Amino acid sequence: MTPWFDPSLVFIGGAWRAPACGDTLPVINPSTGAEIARIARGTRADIDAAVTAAETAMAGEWGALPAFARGRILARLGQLILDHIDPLTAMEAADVGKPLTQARNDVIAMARYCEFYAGAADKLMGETIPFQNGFTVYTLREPHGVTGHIVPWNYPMQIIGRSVGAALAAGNACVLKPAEEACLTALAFADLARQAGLPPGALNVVPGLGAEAGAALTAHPGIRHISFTGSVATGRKVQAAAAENVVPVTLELGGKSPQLVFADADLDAALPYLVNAGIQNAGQTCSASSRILVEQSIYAEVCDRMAAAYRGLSVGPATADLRVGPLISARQKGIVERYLAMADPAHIIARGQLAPDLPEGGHYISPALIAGPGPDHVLAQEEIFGPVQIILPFVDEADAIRIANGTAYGLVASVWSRDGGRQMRLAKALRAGQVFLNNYGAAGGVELPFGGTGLSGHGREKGFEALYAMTGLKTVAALHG
Ligand code: TXE
Repeated sequence: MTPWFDPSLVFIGGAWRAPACGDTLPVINPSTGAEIARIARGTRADIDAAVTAAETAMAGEWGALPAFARGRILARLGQLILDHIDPLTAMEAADVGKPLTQARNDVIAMARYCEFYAGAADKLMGETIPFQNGFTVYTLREPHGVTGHIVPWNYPMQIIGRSVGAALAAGNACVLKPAEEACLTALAFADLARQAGLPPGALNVVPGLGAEAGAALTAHPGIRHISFTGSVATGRKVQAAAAENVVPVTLELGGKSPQLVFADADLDAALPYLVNAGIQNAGQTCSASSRILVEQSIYAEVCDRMAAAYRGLSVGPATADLRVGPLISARQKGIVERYLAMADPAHIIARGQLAPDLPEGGHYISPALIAGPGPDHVLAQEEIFGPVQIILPFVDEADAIRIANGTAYGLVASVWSRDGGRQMRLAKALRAGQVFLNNYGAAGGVELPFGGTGLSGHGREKGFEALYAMTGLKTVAALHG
């Protein structure tokens, strides 16, 4: 896996350059612990230059492009991403530790975001408003200007696609700060955007540490909107920085998302979703389903069937393409192990299998299925961000709703039941930004608005909602008699 570009550079104003401080950071392959490349350590000076380049783009060629022309560039970018599916898959697998099939799906998802927002760019319309006689009133949806994008390491391609894709379609110029743990595909995206004909400065990418490049980006007075996906703790800092400059912010901060399984559910259909939604990307997914709530009468059966599925899970390097890869870092592995140490060993009812001869430096952890702690236990309340699921029994619908809504989060929930009335009641009662009925995640759902409530954050990404969020609304009232 050797990138076709030099990953130790920052991308500003349509060109590659060395970071201002001259330093680089290591890129560690989570499957092996080996250093595979160096990335730039961007700092405030690079962020300043990136914002200036973006402002220049807004005032120049990029800002003057009609919406359909922005769409054409995004369409070309989507095709270029698909044309590079093999190198991008290998890069994401090496950088994030994703099993190859999951990495490949992320490449396809990034291309889908470009395609969706390519088609949407010239369909972002205002409205006319009936008003008093003698007036004509209409609204204009205008880009914010320069937008900041802070992306985590778990799904770099998908999150860049949904956030930068929407911002560019709406006519903004972007400054992207990818996570220090996983930057390679963000840099590849910049190079492909250049090849697709994106004018200089419309997209700038500055890798670096959160406390340096990230903090400088969120505090910069030239940034007119911030899109952040990451932890609650950093989300609070980002919102505080945005408050200083009084700019809007979209926060996507993860969750403790439940699946509710009622006794009338089609268990054969549910089972693959129950497990996969917890272990996909080794559980390092904002919308991971880390709580499985099961009606008392089928609780023992679901525990048994999920336990059998867990015992069949195999864990290994990304290139082995097993169901579960390594965690992103030794630090993340430590976080998950500390949570597992809080479980009563008798409550861990099944573990997955570590493949033989795992590379010594990799950050592997065998998935754990836990039944026994109550809904208020720390393991049932906090985001673990590893391949760990908790099964909880409930007695009836009201009890299920109480437990499901009983955390500080509210990102995603799903209901497994054949009862149509129950499906409708629960869709309303569950505290979540997305509710799935007899499925989970809708295969990523590029078109479907996504975001949370409570500690899961606020604002919506994906679909047209993201486009609206990337614009400011202007009302024009003409008095003409
Ligand atoms: O997140 P951070 P971390 C959760 C998950 C995980 C925990 C810690 O529970 O265990 O967060 O992960 C940038 N100003 N999620 O430490 O710090 C940073 O460089 C501006 C859930 O990796 O939030 C990176 O680009 N930016 C989540 C991004 O923020 C700053 C995905 C995320 O890092 C910054 C990831 C600062 N002061 C972790 N400090 C999800 N919602 O899916 C850091 N950053």
